[in-house]
Amino acid sequence: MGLFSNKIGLVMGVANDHSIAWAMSEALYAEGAELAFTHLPTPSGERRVKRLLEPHAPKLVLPCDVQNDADIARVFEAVRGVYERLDFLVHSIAFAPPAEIRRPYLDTSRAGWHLAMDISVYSLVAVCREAAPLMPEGGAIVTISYFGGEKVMPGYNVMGVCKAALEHSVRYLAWDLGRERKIRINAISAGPMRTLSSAGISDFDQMRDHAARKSCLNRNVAPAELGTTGLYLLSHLSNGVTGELIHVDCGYSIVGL
Ligand code: 0WD
Repeated sequence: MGLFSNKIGLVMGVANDHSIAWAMSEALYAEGAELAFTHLPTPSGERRVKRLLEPHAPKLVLPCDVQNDADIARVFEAVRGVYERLDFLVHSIAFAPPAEIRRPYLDTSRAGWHLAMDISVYSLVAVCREAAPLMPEGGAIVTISYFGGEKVMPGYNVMGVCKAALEHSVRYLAWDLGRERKIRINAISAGPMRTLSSAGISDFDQMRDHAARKSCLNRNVAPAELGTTGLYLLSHLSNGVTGELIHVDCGYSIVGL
């Protein structure tokens, strides 16, 4: 019996095998979870994700653009149709046009700001609202943030402001989802990982090298370490924990240097 035997989860945000959502999925599969997935509705996105998931033969792999309410509604209807309930949800989605991320925050365009906030922050609110009715006995939700939401990280710009909004959304959602529905929601603040989306951040490799040198453990985080923290936050092991931001960054964020 694994920690997640008989548990059903939806994972949103696997782009390829480097995705943080994939590290979590591998950890969840290893503990016996049943997983459904969404991917960006592009032919290349679908191909990549389906190839990756083939060995696990998930029952549901659905296209979903989180900017589109009808897409979101369709996903949760499909989950209801196949499983009738959800025990947990992984939200691992963010986007801003690379040109907007590279720009000083002062120069963010109105359209770029709205787009980044819509995909990276509002999407969490929208999917929580749809997931909640599928979690009548309670449930657990996790999203992924970055230290640039707490402190100024040069080069992270508009995405830093999105992460600040995401982290505070987690707190408000923890209240709204917790009082009656007993659904928990937490965020992981991940150290820098080489993924498709981090490729849009200028000087990312320098940020990674710096993070390793400054961290208490003198190294960067491994994807599997995000996976196991995901296991903790999505399982009964963290039943008393909600609205939290857990740093999985080898201690980078506690050092003042
Ligand atoms: O260093 C890093 N990579 C860190 C990432 C450090 C700390 C936090 N994070 C966060 C990201 O900001 C994001 O919230 O972790 C989350 C996952 O990011 P990731 O695993 O680094 O990136 P990636 O593998 O690219 O997955 C993000 C996915 C998208 O991938 P692509 O590259 O195809 O855009 O977010 C999804 C998409 O699958 N996504 C969307 N999904 C639905 N609708 C949308 C959308 N409109 N836009 C992006």
